Amino acid sequence: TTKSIQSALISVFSKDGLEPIVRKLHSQNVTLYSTGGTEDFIKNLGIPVIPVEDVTSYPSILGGRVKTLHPKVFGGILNRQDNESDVQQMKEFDIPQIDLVIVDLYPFEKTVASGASEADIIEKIDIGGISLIRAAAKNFKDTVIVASVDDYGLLFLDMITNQNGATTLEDRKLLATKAFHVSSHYDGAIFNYFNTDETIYKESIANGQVLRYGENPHQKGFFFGEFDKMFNKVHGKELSYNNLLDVDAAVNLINEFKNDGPTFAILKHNNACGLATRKSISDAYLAALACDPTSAFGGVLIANTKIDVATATEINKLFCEVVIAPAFDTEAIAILEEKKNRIILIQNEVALPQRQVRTCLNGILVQDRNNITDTKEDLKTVTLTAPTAQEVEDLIFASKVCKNTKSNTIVFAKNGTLISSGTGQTSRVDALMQAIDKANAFGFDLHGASMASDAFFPFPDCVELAKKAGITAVIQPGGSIKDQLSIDYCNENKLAMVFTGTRHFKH
Ligand code: 93A
Repeated sequence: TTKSIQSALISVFSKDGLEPIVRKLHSQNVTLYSTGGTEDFIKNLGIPVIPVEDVTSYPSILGGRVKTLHPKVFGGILNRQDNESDVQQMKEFDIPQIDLVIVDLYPFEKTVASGASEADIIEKIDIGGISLIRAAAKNFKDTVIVASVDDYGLLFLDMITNQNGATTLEDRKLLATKAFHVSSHYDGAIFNYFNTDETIYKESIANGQVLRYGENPHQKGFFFGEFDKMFNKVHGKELSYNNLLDVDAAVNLINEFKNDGPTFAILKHNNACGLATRKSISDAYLAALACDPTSAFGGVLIANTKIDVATATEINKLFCEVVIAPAFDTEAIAILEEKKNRIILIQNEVALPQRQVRTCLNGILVQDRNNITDTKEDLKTVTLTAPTAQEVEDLIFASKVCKNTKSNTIVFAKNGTLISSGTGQTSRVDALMQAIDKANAFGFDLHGASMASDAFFPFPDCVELAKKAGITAVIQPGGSIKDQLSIDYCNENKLAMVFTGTRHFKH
């Protein structure tokens, strides 16, 4: 699979960087074929070169639009050397073998950027060059493709210098990959130029699921995805843009509690405002509702286990937008269906995409999903006081909520119940104060409760305020240069604190 180069076709718009390569190829007795301007450039170096017209027996025609587009050129690039009939036809039609193709395409993007006329821009749509690139890349088993000046030094010079013109299959496939990157980018730029009024975008939007509207009634909204793969919709009105965001948040949150006992969550504006784990799902629901009955109004509800009649009867007393569970008792569905608009979804076991995408400025941001869920094994006690067994449970519980709540966030939990949280605040202290205020407003006793923070404490003020509110155990990633100040305060005041080493920002 290692091949030496005996012939090369060079057709480059920019001649920059070409000289050393041409000299090297010549010194290795490589036969050179070339197009007009490139041919002149090589000749001027005093190096012999065969005009491509001599191969095709055709002149460059139509003002240069057709130069290399010919069976003798493409046959030389695309033939399979281990294919008997290919070899036979090469002889029959007197096609010269081309082992290496070097192309630098017409500068389409630069021409667009220069404000040139449409006619000039159209002339800079490279047809022959892009075909040479695609042909050579397709036949990477036998042909080497260098489709960018960027690869001259890095890859190609290296290869001919170190390996005496011999390339490995691996090298050739890598170059082919780079070549298809060049060609796809090039065609993308042409598409963008033509698609000025985003005609095609509008067409593809029309293929998405048209929502009543976007985040607000004056915004159009669409969903691209396979909702029906994730859920069986049993009942209710059409899901809105905001419903979908809440359902997404709900699914992410409840997935953290897959392996726990019966757990029920209530979400509003993508954050949990109620969550509890109990022996039965109806108890879990009542405990989740008690967390913040005000926020629960109009919320999205999700259970990690089947919703029974007792639970449905309780849920039915609440105005809520969506109820999600892996299963429902038939009678439970009948009860929940009493409200015409209430959306009832059966959640299927479907993995969510491992990449997350959102728009940013004039592009997109892509990231891996946050797949780390803190477990007992991840906890490192950093204080003299260690958390009790119940506190360890609550710390993990609180940390899972934290991970699924907008940053900055502070979460309080006790006995498998979310007590309160501060959500989406601009400072950690604000998040903490909000959590304390909410707990007080709903009459919760924070004594013996656990606290989770999505990121480290930059100062000891958070643990001070937490201690005064009654918190006895704290979970946080750690990693602040002032960690020791928080640890010292906890030690002086007999608080237990554990580090996880994992930050859980959610923006
Ligand atoms: O107009 S083209 O699309 N027709 C062709 O057959 C063709 N073959 C190579 N342009 C074509 N090329 C391009 O010419 C190459 O991609 C390169 O950018 C340029 C090199 O031309 P010259 O060697 O005459 O400077």
